[in-house]
Formats: sequence, C-alpha cells, structure tokens
Amino acid sequence: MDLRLPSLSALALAATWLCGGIAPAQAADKVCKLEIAGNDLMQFDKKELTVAADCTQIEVKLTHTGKLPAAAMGHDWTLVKSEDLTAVANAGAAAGLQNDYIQPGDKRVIASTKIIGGGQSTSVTFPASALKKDGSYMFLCTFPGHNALMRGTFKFG
Ligand SMILES: [Cu+2]
Repeated sequence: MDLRLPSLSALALAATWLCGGIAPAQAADKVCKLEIAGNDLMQFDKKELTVAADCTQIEVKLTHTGKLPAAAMGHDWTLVKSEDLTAVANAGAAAGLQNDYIQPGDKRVIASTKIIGGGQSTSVTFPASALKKDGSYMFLCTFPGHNALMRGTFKFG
C-alpha cells in the first residue's frame, strides 16, 4: 500500500476543517447587480448608483441604447475615487480606443467595462473590498470629452 495516501487524506481532512472553521463568509457571498444605460446624446440614464454595505461583489451592466458606432459615440462605465476622475479621464483619452480609453495598468481605476457602441451591452464585476464604506466615488465614461456629461456619484455603504 502506498504510504503517502493516508497523509494526503489527513491533509485533505485538515483543509476541510480549516475552511469550514475560518471561511464561513463564503456562503454569505452577496452579488449586487446594477444597471445603467448610455445613449447617442452622450448621457447616462442615472446620475447616482448606490450599493448596500453588505454586498461582497458588485456587478454593473452597461447598455448602449443608441445607434452610433463605438468610434463615434462609444461608452464605457468606469469607477474611480472622486479625486481621480479628471486624471483618469485625461490619461484614458490619450490611451485611445484600442485601450478602451483606459491607460493600461492605471491603478486609479477601481473597475471598468470595455467601450461599446450602439445596441451593445457589457458588464464588469468587482469585489466590494475594493471600496471603503462612505468613501467618495464617481463613475464616468472615459471616451474623450464624455465625462463632462457622463458622470455620476457612486455610493457604497
Ligand atoms: Cu461615452
């Protein structure tokens, strides 16, 4: 008989016991889903999004209800700290459509969808642990010039 088997079983038992004892929060995972739409008039349909404090994962679905292509009237949904909005938008504009108007590796970006055109939809899911309760957050579209109109408040907690 292979002597390694009993020790592997013991390890598996120990792992089961550890997970059961330390991570019961896994069972309480709460995915909170939000929806927002952009149109051909460079507008989001919401000025504010709110997420409850007990959410563990946040999913945001963006729909483009217009008809114009991404190159002309593309939209994304990007979440940042309020103080980072202008800098992220400027860096994104310089990054170009091939980068979905997000500077590659921009650590100020908390979450972001790709850029979509009319008739398309997309979504992004991120952990609520990326946010602080009662922090000051804003969402925006990073397509060049759009954030002047396409921005809003994101409340967590
Ligand atoms: Cu836009």
